[in-house]
Amino acid sequence: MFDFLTKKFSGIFASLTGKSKLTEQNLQQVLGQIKDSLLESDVAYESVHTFIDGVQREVIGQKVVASMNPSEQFVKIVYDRMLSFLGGQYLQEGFNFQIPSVIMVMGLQGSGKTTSIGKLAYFIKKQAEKHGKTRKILFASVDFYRPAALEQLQVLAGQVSVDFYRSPQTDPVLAAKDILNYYKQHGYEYLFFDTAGRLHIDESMMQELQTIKKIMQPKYSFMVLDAMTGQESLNVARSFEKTVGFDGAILSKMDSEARGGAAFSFRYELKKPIYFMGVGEKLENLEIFRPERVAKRMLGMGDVMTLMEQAQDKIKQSEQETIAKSIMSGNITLNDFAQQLNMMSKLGSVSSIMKFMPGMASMKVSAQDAEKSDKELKKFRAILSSMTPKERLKPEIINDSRKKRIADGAGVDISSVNLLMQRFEQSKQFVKLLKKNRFFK
Ligand SMILES: Nc1nc2c(ncn2[C@@H]2O[C@H](COP(=O)(O)OP(=O)(O)OP(=O)(O)O)[C@@H](O)[C@H]2O)c(=O)[nH]1
Ligand SMILES: [Mg+2]
Repeated sequence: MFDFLTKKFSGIFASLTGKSKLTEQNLQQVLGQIKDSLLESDVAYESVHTFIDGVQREVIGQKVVASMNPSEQFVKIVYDRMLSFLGGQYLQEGFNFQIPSVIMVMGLQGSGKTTSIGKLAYFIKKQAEKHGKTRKILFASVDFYRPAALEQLQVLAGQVSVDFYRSPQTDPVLAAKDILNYYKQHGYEYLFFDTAGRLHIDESMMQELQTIKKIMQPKYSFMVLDAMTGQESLNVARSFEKTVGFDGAILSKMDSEARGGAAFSFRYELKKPIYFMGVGEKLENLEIFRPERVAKRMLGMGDVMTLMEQAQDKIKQSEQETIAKSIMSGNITLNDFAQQLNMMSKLGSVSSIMKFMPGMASMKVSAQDAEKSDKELKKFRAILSSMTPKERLKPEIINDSRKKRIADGAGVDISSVNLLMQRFEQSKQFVKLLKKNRFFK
């Protein structure tokens, strides 16, 4: 999603490593590069200037901290600035929707309103399930403009297993009143309220939204912005804010080729938070927008936290603890390696994992490479399962005759077994590296 920026930043910072001093000259050069990459990724000109000025002022005003070399310090300054730009430290660990609440979405046509409703409800249901709870959720819409809009929401309600209500009213304002009554009378905990989009900002839509919002009194009103719209989305957000008003944004389609510029400027320009981002068409493709993670991702510092969060949902706690323990001890066996591989296959493809790894963003991983790695993974798992428990605990006992037996058992060549042993060694090195990485505890 921020691939473009991340690649650029990784390159810029890589050019700084090893330099013991930041001179006025290379500082100007690096600031120039940062400015160019921000502009290229569609960040508004004004925001870029404010950002660069801030970094520059801070660099000049800073005394060198003894424990950090100047380039590390520079990266830190850029990171801190970016963090405050994106909205500062995220305090809440989760996002809890109060009960009861009406949640309303608004935005231009096709921005992702209806899809976001499905994702948010799915998010709430999953969160509740973790605590052994269920939620009574209702979907309803006043989108009478686009044919099949109601059916779309109804299908979505079926997928998430929540209720759907179709008002007999066809005037949006009357329907809104009717929906609100229905929601209250039936004791729902959440009402997700979908509205109609238009191709462009138009006066009658704004007025209608204003009236409807007054009726619904939503506890949460989200402006859904399509990340692919780029800078124009800021203008759209401004006009919605002026007339209708909203609490914060959901940025949709962050998985697209969009260059992330809108995310960068939104908070600064609108002084409102981005709460969520959509990262795909599926129900589970919604992430809480956490400025610190986004900043790290943009700077190519990886996003181990997001990866861990995804992992938590997919991997048993005990499995994780074992791996964490062996990582901490720096002493991993082939058992751990096997678990790591299992974990990876649960998480997704190699290329999707790479994006989250610190420093990996600047490495070019082609689709072919990733596919090759995925095939390799499958082979490795077969090989590991053909080993005895003792071999996995003490890999050093694996001699040539054992290798032959293992290879036969897994239906592969000995060369694949050798490759696995090589990868295992590399993985041990990588674990050491992770431990040393000062950005992550
Ligand atoms: N890749 C990707 N596609 C998305 C995302 N969110 C929405 N979409 C797609 O964008 C298209 C439009 O989404 P909708 O949810 O129907 O948009 P809408 O704002 O309700 O549109 P209208 O009701 O016509 O105004 C659909 O094809 C969605 O699958 C996202 O985060 N990533
Ligand atoms: Mg819709």
